[in-house]
Amino acid sequence: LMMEQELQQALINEEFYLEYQPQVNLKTGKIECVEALVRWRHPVHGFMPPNVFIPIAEESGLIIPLGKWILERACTQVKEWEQQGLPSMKVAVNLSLGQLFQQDLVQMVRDILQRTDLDPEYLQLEITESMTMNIDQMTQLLHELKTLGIQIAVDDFGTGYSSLSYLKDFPIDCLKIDRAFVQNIQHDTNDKALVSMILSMAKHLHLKVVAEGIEEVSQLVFLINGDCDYIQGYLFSKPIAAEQISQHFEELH
Ligand code: G
Ligand code: G
Ligand code: MN
Ligand code: NA
Repeated sequence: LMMEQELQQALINEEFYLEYQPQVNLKTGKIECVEALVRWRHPVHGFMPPNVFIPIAEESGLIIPLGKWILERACTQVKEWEQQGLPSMKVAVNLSLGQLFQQDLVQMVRDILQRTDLDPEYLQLEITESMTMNIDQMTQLLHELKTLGIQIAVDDFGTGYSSLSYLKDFPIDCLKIDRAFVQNIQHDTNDKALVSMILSMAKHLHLKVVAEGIEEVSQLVFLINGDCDYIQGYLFSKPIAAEQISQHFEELH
């Protein structure tokens, strides 16, 4: 309950901010997308990790106003980068289960795109397999979101105990292979087999693939050989402040 009140106060006091982790296109070496990740700096207790406060925001319902703030901040930021003359980039924003049940989710996304004047193709929403929702309901919701012109990614792919059949029904653009499959890929033959299978399946389904949590060159080599589209991980960059993203591009000029 304490934390719940603190979270409410944090929204009012603007204690949240976003960091952005680049996704690198393995064919071009360019950053085409960044994932927005929320951060909370408490005025007294300091940095609070999202895997602590996001579950509390979900349980308390605060994820609705927080999720809205995150989405609007991310879209505003991408628009700002565009106006600074940076190469066009997508932003990927994580959705929580509670937001999928939010009655006005589609309207909220539409409003935010309008307010920020962001081209919808530059917004990607991430859902996870473990978001248990009636499959017909989920299919309809995702189709409604797709009519806005945005992209949909499945995050933590392969960890959710869900059947693969949803891949036929959901209008998705991208799979994000969970870090769990990638972290031992150098020496684990089972992980190699699973990642190869996911890459091959995604190609046949015309889905893009992002491999997450790449920390070592040997992992990168395996993914390049497997024709993976994008990587996201500490090897290239940790999640960083918006200004650091701008600086990175200025250094390239
Ligand atoms: O960035 P980090 O690895 O510390 O995040 C830990 C977890 O917190 C992530 O795996 C993700 O599930 C969650 N998380 C981080 N940022 C967001 C966000 O903006 N929205 C939601 N819903 N979850 C987030
Ligand atoms: O659940 P989700 O995939 O949205 O969360 C991504 C989280 O994974 C980010 O919060 C980020 O901090 C973390 N992350 C990103 N790259 C790496 C990595 O290379 N190694 C580790 N250990 N964590 C990573
Ligand atoms: Mn994610
Ligand atoms: Na993930």
